[in-house]
Amino acid sequence: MVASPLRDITTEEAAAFHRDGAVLLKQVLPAEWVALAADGLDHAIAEPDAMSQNLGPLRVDQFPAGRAGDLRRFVYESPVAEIVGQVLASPVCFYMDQLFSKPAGLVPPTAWHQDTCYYNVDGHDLVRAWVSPDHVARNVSLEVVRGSHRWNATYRPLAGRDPDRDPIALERLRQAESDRPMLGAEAHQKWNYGVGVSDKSLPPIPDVEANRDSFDIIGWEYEPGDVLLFHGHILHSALGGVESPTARRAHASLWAGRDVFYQHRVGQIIPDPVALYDHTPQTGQPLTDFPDVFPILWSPDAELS
Ligand SMILES: O=C(O)CCC(=O)C(=O)O
Repeated sequence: MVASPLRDITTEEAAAFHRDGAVLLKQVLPAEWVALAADGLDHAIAEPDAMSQNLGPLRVDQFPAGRAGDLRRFVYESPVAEIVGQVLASPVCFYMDQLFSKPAGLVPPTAWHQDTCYYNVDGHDLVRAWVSPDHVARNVSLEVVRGSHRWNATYRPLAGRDPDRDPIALERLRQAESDRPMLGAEAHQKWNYGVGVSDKSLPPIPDVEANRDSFDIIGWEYEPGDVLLFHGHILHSALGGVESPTARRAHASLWAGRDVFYQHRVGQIIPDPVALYDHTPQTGQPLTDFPDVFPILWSPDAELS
């Protein structure tokens, strides 16, 4: 059972999400859940594991809820599941999470990218919930290209070994063509952004930053208690390059609604959730086929909520 948000999501907010691909939901998270997210982030930041990467001053962790108990509670018991479910009007399950930590000082930007291409998952009802216990000024906050979730394009991830230059990457790409996951459970101990393979059959992402005037970019100032939702397919980034007096800690979880299915990616970058290795998921299989790995956490059906 998940906790309730401070208020219901309005039809206008849900419509904005579906139209624009992103919406900032003002003051929906009760203070105790913001505090729990802050504790969870601090614990995970203090205890990096093999899936934590320092990319200069930016720290990104994969699956932090798998090791920080308070973040696990935040994912499985906070109102975030209901917030996503109300927007999708669908039962929702949790797919995976990440942590983004930027210390005070010169804030590094996060480059423009699309999330779905990093994961073995696809479908339309894919939603990212981005939460921070910190005030995030507009000039260090997230931005999206409005409507890009409907471009029907999967772009090449900004990571991975180049199969044109690297024989191991080429061999991995060949293996991947048989639709076997390239990485086993041990990937969670050996993982880094260079382990995956760059899939050059996918188009490179457009250079949004160099051509900002050509794109319809929207962004927000963020306050603790807000939840920023954005679509798994949308082009997004975070601004930086300015001094910030405070650190910016963020938890970003990926949620799946009804139509989401397993999609083995040739250039898989981020491994599957570790519990999925107990199964043999096939491309096209709905995530609901794996209820032990992806339990439904909230449903419009009152019995489950
Ligand atoms: O917090 C950030 O800087 C980036 C977040 C992001 O790219 C994501 O959640 O997918």
